Amino acid sequence: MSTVSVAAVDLGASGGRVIAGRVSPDLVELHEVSRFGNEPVRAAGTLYWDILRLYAAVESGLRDAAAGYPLSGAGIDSWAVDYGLLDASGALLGNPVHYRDSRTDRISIPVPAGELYAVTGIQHLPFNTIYQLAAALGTPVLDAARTLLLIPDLLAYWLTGTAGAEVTNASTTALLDVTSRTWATEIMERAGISPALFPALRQPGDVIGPVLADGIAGADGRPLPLIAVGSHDTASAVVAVPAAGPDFAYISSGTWSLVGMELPAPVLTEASRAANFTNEAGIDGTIRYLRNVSGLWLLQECQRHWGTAAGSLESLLAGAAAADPGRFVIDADDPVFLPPRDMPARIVSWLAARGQPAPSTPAQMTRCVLDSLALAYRRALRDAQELSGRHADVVHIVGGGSRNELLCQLTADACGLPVVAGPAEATALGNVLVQARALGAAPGTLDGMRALLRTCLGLRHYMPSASTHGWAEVASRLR
Ligand code: ADP
Ligand code: LRH
Repeated sequence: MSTVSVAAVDLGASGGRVIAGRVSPDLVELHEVSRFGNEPVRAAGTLYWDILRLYAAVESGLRDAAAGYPLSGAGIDSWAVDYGLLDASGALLGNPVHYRDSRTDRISIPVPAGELYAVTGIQHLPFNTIYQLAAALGTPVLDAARTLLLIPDLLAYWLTGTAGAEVTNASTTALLDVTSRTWATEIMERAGISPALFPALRQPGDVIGPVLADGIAGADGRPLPLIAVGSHDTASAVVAVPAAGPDFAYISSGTWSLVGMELPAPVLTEASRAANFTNEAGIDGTIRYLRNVSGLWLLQECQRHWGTAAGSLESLLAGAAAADPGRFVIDADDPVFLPPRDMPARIVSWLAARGQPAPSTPAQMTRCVLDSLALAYRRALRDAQELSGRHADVVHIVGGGSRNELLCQLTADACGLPVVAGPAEATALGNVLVQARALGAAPGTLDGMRALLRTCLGLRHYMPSASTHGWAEVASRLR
């Protein structure tokens, strides 16, 4: 194995980055090339992603990466479920709609929930692709559509001219059979969705095609292959969970918190469905068995509402660390917190509706959010272990939220388990490693890639503290 350089494009709901990664048998290192915002736009009552602006930032980031590093590959991951529709000529029909748009609020499909879960293993989230398409049935745009491409596949199509559907992200549509990992065409037909919309599946590690955009070339001017990675950002993040053994749980902590375990096979029981656990397709045939917990979105939306007046994230977290613990807790998973809007007011009215006092300062509000997240993690990790019959003796927190020391400690306390925090750029690392493996420069197994990460990363460790016992009382307040 030699050393390779690759570029990872990682688009999260709160921002994107292009990162150059260098990988050899005993090294993996990242260099940030560019970072850009991801601001949705509301127009005529619909919330859209600004997809062309994102594409321009991706192209320009790749151009800079190609100028600065001898690239052997590039790969794209992004948030799940959202898509663009192409007409018969391959042109984009309208702007991709944001999963937090209200168009799916009261949408149902003619497939019983139990049957849908038994085939797809996907938890009910109102914005799953299947419901977005059900909401669009009969619209001129969907009628004119010939191809549906999830966001990373759409960007890959623009870069290479090749259409396809990467399987880890395809699983989040609730239109993929999780057992056979093929499109669930019968479910599509029963939901009135045309199977012809869905292109052939591709696997992480497949070469999609050479990048055709001007000025984006590989080492020595050779064509740059775009390589399929775990294009669902959470799939890439889980690759880079630096676990040493099989008995671990993880929290991929960013805009969302994805809380769960890695399993060899899906759990498709009625109890699992009722507990809203999902079985997303992971790398190398693994299952990402997890629950979507509303993550730092709650805090991001508070910050957006407060503006700069409330101070920096650092000062809010310092204030939260000094605030009374466990005084205000909300159910972070309540769907009322899903759409964008005045988050502090929604939290106050949630508590008021239950006769509970509400935070009155940004520091208290921040503490309320973090305590509530830790409580939701405790619940999700207990459920994951019970429903899967597997045991976790450590919780890995990866993603931007792993930088939040207070949240890491609260998680250790609430879950009563040691927490290992980092890497913050897990998604980019997973993206880079899967490309490097396809190029023969990284270990061939997940365990091998994780062992390599452990030798290169500085991880932080948190032990449950003496205050752990208080969490049972805090949890009892939410029942
Ligand atoms: P996304 O899901 O949008 O890709 P990220 O993984 O980039 O999200 O995580 C973003 C979140 O990470 C921010 O909302 C913020 O709460 C948290 N975060 C980032 N940097 C820090 C930091 N230095 N200290 C504490 N929290 C941080
Ligand atoms: C996290 C994420 C998550 C999905 C949500 C839509 O970025 O991909 O796994 O459920 O966005």
